[in-house]
Amino acid sequence: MLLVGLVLLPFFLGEVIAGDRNEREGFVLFCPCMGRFGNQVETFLGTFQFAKQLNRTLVLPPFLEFPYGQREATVVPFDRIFQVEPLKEFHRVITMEEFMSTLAANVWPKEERKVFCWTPRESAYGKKEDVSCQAKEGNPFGPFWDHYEVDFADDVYFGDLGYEVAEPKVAAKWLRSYPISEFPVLAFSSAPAAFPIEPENRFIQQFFRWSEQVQREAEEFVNVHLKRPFVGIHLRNGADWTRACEHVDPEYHFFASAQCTGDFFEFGPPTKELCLPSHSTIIKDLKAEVERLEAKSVFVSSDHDFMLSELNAAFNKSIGIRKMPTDNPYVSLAVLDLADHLIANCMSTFSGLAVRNRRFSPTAEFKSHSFFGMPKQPVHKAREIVEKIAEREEKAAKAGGQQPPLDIQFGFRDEL
Ligand code: GFB
Repeated sequence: MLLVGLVLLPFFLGEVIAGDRNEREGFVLFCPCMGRFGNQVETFLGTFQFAKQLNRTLVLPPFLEFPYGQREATVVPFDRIFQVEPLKEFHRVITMEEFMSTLAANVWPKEERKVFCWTPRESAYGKKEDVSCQAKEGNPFGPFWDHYEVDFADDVYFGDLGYEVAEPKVAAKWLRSYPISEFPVLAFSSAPAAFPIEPENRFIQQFFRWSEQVQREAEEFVNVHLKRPFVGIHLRNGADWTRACEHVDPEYHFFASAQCTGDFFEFGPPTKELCLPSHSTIIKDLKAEVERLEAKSVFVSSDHDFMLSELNAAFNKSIGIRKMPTDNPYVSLAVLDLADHLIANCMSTFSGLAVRNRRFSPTAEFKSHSFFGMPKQPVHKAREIVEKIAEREEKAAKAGGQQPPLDIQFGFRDEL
């Protein structure tokens, strides 16, 4: 009898622990289905805040890659790119792989799997189909959930509530409408977060540290190929970006543009030159930084044209101009973190990630950065803008973070 009890004990304990987790925690799960890495990370930070405000554990989905020539997105497990442990300083997390293999059967039985989306929509296959979340329709939606063998039994539309749960009234509505006891898992067809990222959530970047492998590869590359001081530059100039930049409008933010124009355009309007700087601007801005730092080398990260021959010609081979031999976006970003100075693309969210890593990480050794094509102009000091900035600071403080002083970016210490 005793023996049977001892044999069964771990199973009962397992039940109790899983049951306990179920009741106490609640989970948020989502598909980072919009855009590529930089876009995905921005909505990731917002979703992390969403989960924290609702006091639910965030299930860390993998990132989605879109390999050239492949019809379907592929998944890259979260912990291959970032470490999991440091995230726990901000809030509870579990990887999707661990959640699916250890908890899902208990807290998210197949027949109870509901998917949350803003509002029902028509199917791409025509009006004959019912309107619904269409959560698995198309790429990357289908491949993402299929990878974990997830199907949904029902849809939930949450558009009336919105997802600004930093507002206590909105959070209270979520808690009332979807209590953890009835909805242990909130699974979203795409991130319940704003894009571009809300200013008050930028600081969450500090909890995202590169995986040991990414960090090691970046450090090895720097040690072998780059002499310090070195300037890191991001040249975003592929065909998709060139086309996108046609749509820049000086009155609206465009992808990550707020990082250089300021949230309230206090540093100037978005321009096409900031989106796709000309070769002469790139060379002029780079020369100025190389001179200022007395840099000995330059690291070029790009999705398309690395401008190696033009840059070598511009510097007359006086300094080393280097790129990585293989195209790994994560290692490239980690190398940019290690640069003595970074010149970023104002509007690319890929650049935005590198900038946030420098601005917000309390441990970052290298902080200085600038943007290609950004004229140094006086800060717009209209009273209305100063008030808006104060409001943003207040929101950020409530969200648990703080914007570092703006002068870090542009050296306008005395202006505000
Ligand atoms: O990261 P991301 O969302 O930034 O998408 P944007 C750009 C992708 O291009 C990256 C590759 O995730 C990388 O796969 N890429 C860009 C790079 N720059 C580099 C680089 O320096 N090195 C390497 N190795 N890869 C948005 C898209 O891009 O552009 C939107 O997310 C849309 O969906 C828009 O397509 C036009 O914000 O720059």
